[in-house]
Amino acid sequence: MKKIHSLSRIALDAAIIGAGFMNAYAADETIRELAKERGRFIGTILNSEWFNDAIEPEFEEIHKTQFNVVVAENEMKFDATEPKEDEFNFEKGDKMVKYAQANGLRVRGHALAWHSQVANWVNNYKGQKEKLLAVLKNHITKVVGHWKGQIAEWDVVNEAVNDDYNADWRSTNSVWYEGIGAEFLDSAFVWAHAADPDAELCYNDYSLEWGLREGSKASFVVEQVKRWKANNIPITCVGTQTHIEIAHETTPQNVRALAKALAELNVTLNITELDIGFPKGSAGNLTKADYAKQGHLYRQFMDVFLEEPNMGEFVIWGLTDAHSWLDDQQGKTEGLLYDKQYKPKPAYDSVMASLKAHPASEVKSPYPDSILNPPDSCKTGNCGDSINALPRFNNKQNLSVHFAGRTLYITGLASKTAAKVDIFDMQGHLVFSAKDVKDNIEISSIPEGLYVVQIRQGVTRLTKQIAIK
Ligand code: 9MR
Repeated sequence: MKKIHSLSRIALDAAIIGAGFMNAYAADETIRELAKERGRFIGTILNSEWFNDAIEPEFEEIHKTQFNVVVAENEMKFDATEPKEDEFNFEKGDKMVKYAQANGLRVRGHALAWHSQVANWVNNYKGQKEKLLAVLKNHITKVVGHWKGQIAEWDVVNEAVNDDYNADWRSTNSVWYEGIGAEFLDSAFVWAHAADPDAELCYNDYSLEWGLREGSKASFVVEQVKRWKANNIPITCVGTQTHIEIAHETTPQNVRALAKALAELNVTLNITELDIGFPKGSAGNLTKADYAKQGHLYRQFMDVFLEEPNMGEFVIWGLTDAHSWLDDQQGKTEGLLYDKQYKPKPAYDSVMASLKAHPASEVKSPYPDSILNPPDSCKTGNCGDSINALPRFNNKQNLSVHFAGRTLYITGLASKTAAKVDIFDMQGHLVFSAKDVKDNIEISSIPEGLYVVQIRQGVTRLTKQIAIK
């Protein structure tokens, strides 16, 4: 690995010098290598330009040398993967997964249930709850199933909280919420888990970096995570997008507080879309001090990231200022680690400095060795399930449950001992509970609808979504 890395480094130096830039990093050290030694992932997106073969040659060389986790900017979203009903297009996503496997990169899947970038045809079913549930289930099952064992982590639900000062679910302009209600979130996690039981499953949102306080988005999300965990909804991580500006000085410490709150719940916090932009009008007038300030903020985020043991991924929403949504869509600019000529900025030095200031021996990793050091077969695209082997959910394969009429049948229970059956509605309220169940039980007291059934027998448990008709 070290040798391959050195060769890439030389190639990279040559590319940069060839393009006429000075490279401050002749040393054989990359932020990827330092993050890896610390059991962490540092990453960025593959821009849509990369998927369309319309990006500068140095992009890929820097990308695979400096980062070890990757996300598709747009190509795994609903409109890209299911442009027509039940007709899936995995071509671009496959291209990325292949690239990631060839270069030892972890893959984040982004995003399954989101109100934005939904294919137009879904709007034909506006307000039709059962149909929308079926559409979302089919989408999640087929997309997650297609990349089972190859995508380490999914943003299962993206941006489902509104922008009010008194945070609540986003109730307008969301085909999912308006048609289904908040239970679409719970269902999405259950379906994603069923399609790939080893994948990490995240709730991802912006403005979480504004801190924990009454009515804030971050506090609302923590409350939901508590509810999900209590009800065995299989969430393992939260993503804080963290699109910020240079003036947002308190945000790193807010992210630290959020990480600590989630650690209590045994949930990982990932920084998923970091950029630290300047106002667009300042382009061309930025001083050394401005870039140093940006670097300082990047460093503070990296410090927090390395110091909080339940943080795993540090992902920046873009590699070079030459390709960034900030300029096109945000009235901001120059928020990334590399400038428009692919020259590393002071922000890059700061990230590197933070990594060096946190020796590997002192940084804890939230990941088991099977994830940090996947077997060689992964490099040829044959990871199987081992790359993601997460011990957190241990649904017993041979335990299963089904309904016939109003009778719930359980198969695969160890003989002699009885099981406990709990049934929750999609908001997590316990609606039925019975102890000492042998292999079937009559459930007549619950109205029709979708529920989550949990069967427990000693340490064996099964959590499954069911429809009672
Ligand atoms: O970077 C993405 C840009 O190319 C798209 O036009 C935009 C459309 O919604 O989505 C951008 O990515 C977003 C991400 O998927 C979710 N969080 C906000 C990101 C920036 O808008």
